[in-house]
Amino acid sequence: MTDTKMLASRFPADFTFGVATASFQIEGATKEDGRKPSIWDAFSNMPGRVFGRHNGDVACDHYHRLEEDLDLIKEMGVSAYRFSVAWPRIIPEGVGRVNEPGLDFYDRLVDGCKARGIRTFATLYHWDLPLALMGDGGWTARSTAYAFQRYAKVVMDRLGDRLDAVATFNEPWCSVWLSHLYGVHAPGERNMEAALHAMHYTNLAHGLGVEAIRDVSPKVPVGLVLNAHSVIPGSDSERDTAAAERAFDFHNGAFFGPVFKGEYPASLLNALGDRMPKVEEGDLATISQKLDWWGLNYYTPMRVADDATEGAEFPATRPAPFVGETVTDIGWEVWPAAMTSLVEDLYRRYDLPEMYVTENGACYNMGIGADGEVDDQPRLDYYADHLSVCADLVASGYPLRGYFAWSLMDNFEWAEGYRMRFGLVHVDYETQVRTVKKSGKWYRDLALEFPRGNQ
Ligand code: IFM
Repeated sequence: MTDTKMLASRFPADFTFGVATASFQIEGATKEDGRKPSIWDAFSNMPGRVFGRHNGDVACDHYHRLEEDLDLIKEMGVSAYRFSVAWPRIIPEGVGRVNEPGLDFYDRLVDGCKARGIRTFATLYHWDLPLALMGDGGWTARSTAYAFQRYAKVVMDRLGDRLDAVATFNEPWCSVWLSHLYGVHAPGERNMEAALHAMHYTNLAHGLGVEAIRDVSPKVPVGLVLNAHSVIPGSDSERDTAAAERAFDFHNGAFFGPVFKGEYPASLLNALGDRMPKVEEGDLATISQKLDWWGLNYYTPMRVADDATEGAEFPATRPAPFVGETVTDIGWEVWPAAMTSLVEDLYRRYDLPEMYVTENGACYNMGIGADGEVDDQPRLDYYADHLSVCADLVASGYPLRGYFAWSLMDNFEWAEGYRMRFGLVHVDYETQVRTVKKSGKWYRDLALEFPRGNQ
């Protein structure tokens, strides 16, 4: 359904429409105003890690173009902006000295949003760990969880009076498994023990962060953003069905379990428990404090089959073929129905609070045409189809309160560098000119319908 008025009529009048970004992906200015390197600065400068050896030095130059980018967000018609705070700007060495100019930047950002009537959804950790913390082991060290707690306190002390919502982490799956087991993201580790340590200490940091946030800013709704995987067995066979259940426990249960149930999945403990760090008394209680909301980042399903190889490591699965005919430019299958079944499944398994879709969007790399326009119809279709799923979820009674498009603008797509584009707004990285794409204009028309009844 691409008719924006019809689509809008299927959402509650006060539904939130927003756009999302993350600090390292857009800010640039990595050496300015006291910021020190993050693990992504180091990783992107190592040969062979990031496509084209692209890095975040300039990115979208957002740090220097803050006011014009906030105007752009306003022009997009949305009522909320989801951004992340860069830990290495605030506490450049991870522990120790607080860097006031770093806090000033986010002060200006938050005030700029408020002045434009845009609500602020901050994420404290979207992967830019201060590099200095690697000296202690980064996320494989328990001390990093306490360093995060202090950082959370410092940020809330300064911004908490003006934030509309805060999330501790963005997609722990990526900063744990993708970064410490699969070696694709910084710090590029490929080791199950390291990954299991990162898993528990990230979960602990989340819980400690919740404590700090509530201490300082009890009124700010606290949440956690998870890229939950919609795990689908490649066939109806018993083996593939069991494989999918193991994959669920590994990819989702490792985070949803401790946070929403106060326990790690039994299958994960049985298979890998002896390689985990010590779960100290009180850890699970800290991790499982009730949240005000949670965020779902959804893009594509995860189809799995049983990996019968002798000695295959838990969860012992391999990828199963795509079923959907459409694949985005980054190679991800388009399958909106998996978003429905995922939300249903998660609310069945866990006692979840209200939710936002904190990221959803598609990678298509078309550029500016001769007419000066970016015709990205496939992205527009992707948004329309997934928003239709969201409207159905609301109609079925799921407490879905808002939706954030990923992303406001093209940006540094991690290991893919700048070659993969997710923006509603095209960025010319030579000139930094921003051009609203066809999908961006469509999204603006939709967002401008809200809040409905007020116009
Ligand atoms: O760009 C990322 C974002 O940082 C986290 N979620 C997925 C997006 C697309 O890969």
